[in-house]
Amino acid sequence: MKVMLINSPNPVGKDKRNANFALFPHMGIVQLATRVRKSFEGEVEVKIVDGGIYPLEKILQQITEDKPDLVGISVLTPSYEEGLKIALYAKESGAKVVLGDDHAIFFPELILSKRPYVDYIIINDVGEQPFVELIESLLGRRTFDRVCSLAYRSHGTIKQNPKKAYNLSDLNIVPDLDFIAKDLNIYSDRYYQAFGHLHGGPIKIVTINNARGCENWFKRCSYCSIADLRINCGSPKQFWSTVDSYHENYGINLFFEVYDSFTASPNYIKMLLDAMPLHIASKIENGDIEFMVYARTRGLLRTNTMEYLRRLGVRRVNIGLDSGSSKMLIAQRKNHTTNETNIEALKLIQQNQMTVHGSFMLGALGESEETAQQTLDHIKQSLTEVTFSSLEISMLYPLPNSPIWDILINFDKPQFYRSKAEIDEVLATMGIQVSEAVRQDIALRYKSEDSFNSEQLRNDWYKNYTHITQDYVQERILEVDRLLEPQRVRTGRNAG
Ligand code: B12
Ligand code: SF4
Repeated sequence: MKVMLINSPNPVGKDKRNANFALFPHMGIVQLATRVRKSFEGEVEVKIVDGGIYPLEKILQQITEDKPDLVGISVLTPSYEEGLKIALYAKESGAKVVLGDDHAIFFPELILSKRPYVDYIIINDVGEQPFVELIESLLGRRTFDRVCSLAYRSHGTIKQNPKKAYNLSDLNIVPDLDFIAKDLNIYSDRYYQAFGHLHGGPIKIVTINNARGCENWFKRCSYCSIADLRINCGSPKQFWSTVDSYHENYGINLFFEVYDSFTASPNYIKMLLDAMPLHIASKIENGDIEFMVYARTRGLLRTNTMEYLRRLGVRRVNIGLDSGSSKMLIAQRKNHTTNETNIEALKLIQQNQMTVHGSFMLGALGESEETAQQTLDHIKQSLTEVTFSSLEISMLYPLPNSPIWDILINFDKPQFYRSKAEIDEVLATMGIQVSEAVRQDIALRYKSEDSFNSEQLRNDWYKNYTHITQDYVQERILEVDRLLEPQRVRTGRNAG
């Protein structure tokens, strides 16, 4: 059996790319490929194509040449449309098609009912075991009703098998970089062009993922669309053996650990330090191995955290600083984060010789010109406190599975608020009034859809749930871009 795993491209213009856009490989599909090869050695052949670096035409051409039996496509909300084009082409070329990753996880019913060319969906963000079980079914060794986390069609109905919560400590494997060996330099060269000046010498990069989740899981930031925020840590020993083998065999010297928030579990950080092999410690000491992580500023302020991160070799921290207005930080459900805690953390980061990738958002619930100005002032102050590798201000893009999605579309059956009444209270606190007719009209527009017009979604949000216009936001963003240009701070736009 031939399997092709594809990361769907995200064909946005330069003005809509985030600062790290396509600089890193998609490790999720490399993990899946590694697991499939381990489970079906010699029986199943797997290939990977990353739409981050290859355009749609190249991906389709690869399908024509390879004629895979099963095509697995990783789709996020912004890359879903392109994913569908690949799915249709693969189906017409005779392959079975399975979708995975966030967007597919959020809309299995709708996708299967509207897209006859999609055969299966894996509704689990730890996809390895379900994917292996699906292949077993396709090889005739398991019935479809026994494939964990599978959505599929059976006798004219759509079925969803129960989901399981897998622990990374039980099944995380070391993704085999041989699957993307020919592409590794493409990412590293792109990274070097963007950020080489922040590092001493040549840089070879990769993402790794030994833990997932966030300390703000019970509240979740208003724009956070992550499928599962439960804290799920893999083995520290395996973390280091991955780092060691990638460094030795592929010369990787910058590791982007994509744990949703590295500060989520202080215990895990301590365990990593305790398990760190001496030879790695000395490589870190000499600057031969560096790490980049996501973190929350309140987590960074916890006693010893910065010292531990420095000893672990963390040189760059990605932080959602979000706003310079306390009111907007509350609107964004940042959970006790304030502009003061943000500045305090930035100072600490500077003292520890790390750089920051900071992201801000103009367009939270109830955002006004006054709060936007506070954010701009905060950015100017932040620039004097720390070295930014990149700083991006984004427009809010409502993503499914987020509290914003509840406010805009799912208010009758919210996931992250107790009830519609609670949402109404939040709207009143932020001075937002939207008539019931308008709310229902917006909800109707998207409720039964698996694919959305992002411009329209944004218009609906800004027009009804903020006190600013998108034109105003664009002007303010350009103003910051102009401020950053001479400082060699990279800019970008995120979705969220
Ligand atoms: C690291 C990261 C990035 C990095 C690296 C991206 C890359 N090339 O991998 C950067 C910063 C570049 C980035 C960019 C973007 N990201 Co991003 N990113 C993440 C983050 C924090 C971790 C992803 C990760 O690597 N996880 C570890 C790997 C091992 O797991 P995984 O990818 O989830 O894969 C597993 C499962 O999902 C599943 N699976 C995945 N694919 C498939 C396919 C099949 C067939 C099957 C069966 C299973 C399956 O099995 C895998 C193994 O367990 C997530 C948050 C999260 N926790 O998901 C956001 C997240 C995925 N990103 C998000 C977004 C929106 C983007 C951007 C569109 C932003 C932008 N404006 O450009 C771009 C697009 C990237 C792209 N694919 O083209 C959103 C997606 C939300 C949504 N509704 O779809 C998330 C959830 C963050 C959020 N805002 O809440 N991202
Ligand atoms: S956006 Fe980041 S900090 Fe906020 S809940 Fe999601 S993972 Fe946690």
